[in-house]
Parts: sequence; C-alpha cells; structure tokens
Amino acid sequence: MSRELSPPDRAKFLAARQALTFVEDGMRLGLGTGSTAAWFHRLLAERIHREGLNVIGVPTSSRTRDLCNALGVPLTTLDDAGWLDLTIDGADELDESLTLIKGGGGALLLEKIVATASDRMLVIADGAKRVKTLGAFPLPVEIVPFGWKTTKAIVEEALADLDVDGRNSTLRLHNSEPFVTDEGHFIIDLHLGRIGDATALAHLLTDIPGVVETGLFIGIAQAAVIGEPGGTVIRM
Ligand code: ABF
Repeated sequence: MSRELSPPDRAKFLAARQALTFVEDGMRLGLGTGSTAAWFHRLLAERIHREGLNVIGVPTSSRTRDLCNALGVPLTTLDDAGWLDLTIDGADELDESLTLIKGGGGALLLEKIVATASDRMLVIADGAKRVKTLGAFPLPVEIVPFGWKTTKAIVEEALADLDVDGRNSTLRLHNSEPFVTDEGHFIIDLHLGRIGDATALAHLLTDIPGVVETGLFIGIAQAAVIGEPGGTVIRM
C-alpha cells in the first residue's frame, strides 16, 4: 500500500505502522487527530478485525470519533475509560526535547486533556515536523468567544512584555467565519517565527482569563516515531 502514496503520506503511513508495535492487547488508548493519526486508526482497525486485538479508544475530536466509528474501532469516553495506557497523536512541530506545537487541526484542547490522562504519549509524524526551534508553525491558542477581540489584544500586549512580536496574531477562520472547536471555542494563531522559552510563553498565555489552552505540549510526550519517505523510521 505504502508504495503508491505521496512522499509525505508514505512517511506518515510508516510512522503510524511503527507506532502500532507499541499497542498491546487490553490497552486503553488515546486516539489523536490529523492525517498521520488517521493512518494509525486505519491500521489499528485492521489489527482489531484481523487478530481480534482487544483495545478501546478515546477520540480527541469529532473527526476522529467519526472515522473510528466507521472503521469499527471500539470507543469510550475519557471518564468511562479512566486513566489511559497510551495516547498516539500527531504534531505540527516537534523539537529535540519532544516539546510540541499542536492544534493545526483545531483539536488541541481535547488532545492535551487525553494525552495528559495517559501513562505515555507517542508522537507520530513525518520528518518535516522535526525542528531545531519551535515557532515557524503558527502557535494555536484556544480562547472563549466572549470578548475574543479583547482577549486577542491582551495576548498581543502580553507577548510584547516577553519581547515577542505577536502583532500579527490572526483569528482562525473557516469559510470566512470564525473556526469553532468541538468545545465551542475560537482559535487565534500566533505567527511568532520562533519560540525561545516555551514554558514562559505557555504560562504567560494561560494566565490570561479568556485563554483556554495553548498548542504548546511541554513534558507530555515521552517518545516519537518519525517517518521518512525513503522508508526510514526514527525513534526519538
Ligand atoms: C493533530 O495532528 C494536531 O494537533 C496537529 O495539528 C496534527 C498534525 O496533523 P497531520 O498529522 O495531518 O500532519 O494532533
């Protein structure tokens, strides 16, 4: 299957296939969102149907829920599952310390809740996601719709206090309307260029009342599987 895929898709497929080797019978899984995670869900479903693998999953978005329902992957809620054994999810950027930027797909809040409620988080990604310094990818920040313009202005002022130029933050749109997350929130994307101190930035942002969560995943992922189009798979 993987031979006729585009190079990025082949890389994502290979990373997802490798991630499947981490799954054991009886596991409670966090199921990520995005195209790399979608490859994992398809391959997981194949093992479930072919081998009778006994696992149950908690989806991190309505898209993942719908895909896994269509594939026949058994699902439950986080509260019914309790603590999870392993979350497998993609990323928009990851650095050498496995700090991530996530949320390009708009699912960062549930992804972070599920990943944090897991013994381990395994990131699956194509090699283009690996960076030396985070920030080229715009940092998603989930905010409540109430007073969003004021919250956006406060975010930009707070960034200036960190000597970070946040003046070109943008409200994420979908078909010219504000993008609305599964939890009914908006997202502003911070076009920072580079992030020096991710921890300080995360604390600064989440201290702002209208901010719900950021796409910075710090100290949450324990391992990563990175696929390359040529077939190599690197474990970090
Ligand atoms: C999801 O995976 C999002 O947080 C992130 O934006 C996305 C990466 O997407 P893809 O795997 O399609 O590159 O977890």
